[in-house]
Amino acid sequence: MEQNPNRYTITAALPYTNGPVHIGHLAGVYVPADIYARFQRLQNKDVAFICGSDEHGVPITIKAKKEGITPQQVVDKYHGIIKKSFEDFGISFDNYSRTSAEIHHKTASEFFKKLYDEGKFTEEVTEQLYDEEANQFLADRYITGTCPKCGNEEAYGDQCEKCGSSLNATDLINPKSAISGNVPVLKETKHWFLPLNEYEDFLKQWILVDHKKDWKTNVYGQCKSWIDDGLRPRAVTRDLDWGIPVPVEGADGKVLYVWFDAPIGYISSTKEWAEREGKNWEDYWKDDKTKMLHFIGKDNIVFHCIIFPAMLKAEGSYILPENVPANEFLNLEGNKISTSKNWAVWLHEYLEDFPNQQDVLRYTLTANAPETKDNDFTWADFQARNNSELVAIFGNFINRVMVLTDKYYEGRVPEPATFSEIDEQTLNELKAYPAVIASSLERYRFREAQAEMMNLARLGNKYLADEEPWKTIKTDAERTKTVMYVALQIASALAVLSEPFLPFTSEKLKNMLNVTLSAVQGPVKWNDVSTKSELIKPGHKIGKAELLFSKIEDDQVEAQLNKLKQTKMDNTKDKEENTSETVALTPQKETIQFDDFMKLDMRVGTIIEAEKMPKADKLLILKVDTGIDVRTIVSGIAQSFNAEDIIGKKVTVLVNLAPRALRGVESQGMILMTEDADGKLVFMNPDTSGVLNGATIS
Ligand code: B3M
Ligand code: ZN
Repeated sequence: MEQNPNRYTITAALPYTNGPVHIGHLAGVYVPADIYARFQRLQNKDVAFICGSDEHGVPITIKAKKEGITPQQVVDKYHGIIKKSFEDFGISFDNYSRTSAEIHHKTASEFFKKLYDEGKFTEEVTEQLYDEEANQFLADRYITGTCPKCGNEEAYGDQCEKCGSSLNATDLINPKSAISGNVPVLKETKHWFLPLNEYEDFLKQWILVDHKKDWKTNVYGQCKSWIDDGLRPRAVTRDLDWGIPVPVEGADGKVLYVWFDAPIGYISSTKEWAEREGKNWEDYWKDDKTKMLHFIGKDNIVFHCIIFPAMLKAEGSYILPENVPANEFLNLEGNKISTSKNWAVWLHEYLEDFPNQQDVLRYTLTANAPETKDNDFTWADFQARNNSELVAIFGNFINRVMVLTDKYYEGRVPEPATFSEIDEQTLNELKAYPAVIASSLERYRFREAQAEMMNLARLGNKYLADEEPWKTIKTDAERTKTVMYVALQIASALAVLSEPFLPFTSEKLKNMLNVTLSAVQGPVKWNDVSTKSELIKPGHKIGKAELLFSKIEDDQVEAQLNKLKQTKMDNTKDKEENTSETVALTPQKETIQFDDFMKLDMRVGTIIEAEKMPKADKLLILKVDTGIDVRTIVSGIAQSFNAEDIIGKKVTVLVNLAPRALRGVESQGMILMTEDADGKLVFMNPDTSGVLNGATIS
């Protein structure tokens, strides 16, 4: 049952402080969360909009190593930049904290300790991946390898970003240390696990039954597939030297898993805020009349829908989120946004090029929000949204209202005469907007909600175009007053209803209309637009006109596209330089004739069995399905691959090579290989999805 709560705890994912924030972050998480928080405040709800920097975890230590500075220096630097970007873009957090704060260390330690004391964890000594050169256990992002679920070769030790699976480092195929590139070894270590399997019944009921209808299908679908897969105990501690020390005896050198401490960051940030504001933080986390929402990106779904709720359930005194409206990803000009490839629009850079134009970006990102599928940001679309929507519709309407009121009535709202049918109809339509927009917002359909808000601007624009006060002013003074009165009501409604989407514009518009003051006896709220008989009274003096939006010119768009082009060129150059540095080139071999080449019969095949050749270091005995037959091939690749990891691999096979016996086993062909930049063997299996075994290579 949908409650109608008066108290909201709205959280937005805590960004990792290993880099600045870009448009993908804004579109996926922070703008929708901000729209929602502002909307609820306008409805007089008691809102705690909570965020902060996620300063632990491997992404931070990797960045520190790369830059040759300490993790603390990394987080100090980016915490400042990120916090400022959010402020600059009007993300109206009630509190923006950081997980290095003392209050957080204390809160997270106590949370762990309570579960520990109550026996909610299992303690296990297991074999974990270890880098012998770096003398370090490899957890989470310190390890990369092939995802066992989807085959993505760049999956991390805690997660595959391609298919969204949450992983344990030991699940990865061909694991590789992100520190040294070495193949890790297994080493025993003790850790504490949250037995997610024990929460399966609870999660099934809570997600698959209770929230089947109201959670977004992308979120529900991901959760269902994890639950269907079977939940396993998950380690909540790590062998690392950066993080919150595990607060129990015998845990030296161990810290809390970042995904254990980070969501608790929402709680500590709420505490910090409540202390400052003289509120009771528990109202926001423990009162079941409070509605809690987590705004996140799709790669965070498992942590917010499965692991954190299981933690809260284990603790026992907390409420659970009512909804987790996760978004998909935003691409940029057709390519995945990438921090390492610098393929992004950084918020601080945007503001250098488009000063004071935050709302244009907010508007475009919401209009294209990746709500149900990944979506693309293009500069051409950005320009079009600004020029033909914000400038031509919203800006144009407001400008006409301001200029005409000033010119005809010296800036005073005129007294209306009798309303025509059109006027009545327009005013009625106007009163319907708060409910229409609210209904979209309550279903987390931000694009739809914003489009409705623009329809109100369209209504105003059309009304003026149809009623033509600039003509009637010469013939019918009374009619003109009525039309301008109605237009001013629409402008005032826009000032209120645009606030969640375009906070800077709304603020400016309120100043222009001078409505923050006494015209409506105190600040206008969302529902006043429907319930008040008038939003702005006759005789009220409006302020000065300002420009709300200005045209974005072709050369500005061009400049942004050139910047991206340059990034692309830099990336290719880097790649080429890297390759020429590391590949020891072998001279070209003697020329052969076409017929010689045609003698080679090469096919696509799949490795279906693999085992080590007894007493041989280098050899694996493979069974390969070549499409023509299943045959045995002995291959000298045992030092690069584990037998069990390559089963199922697509490979290229030279099938008509004369058979030969290796250690007594007849090898009937050869698997084609190359070496990567580090000298590690790689199968010649360019993207062969969709290619069947037996297909010839020519
Ligand atoms: N820092 C992951 C991310 O930025 C992570 C979110 C934490 S929310 C508790 O994608
Ligand atoms: Zn995957």
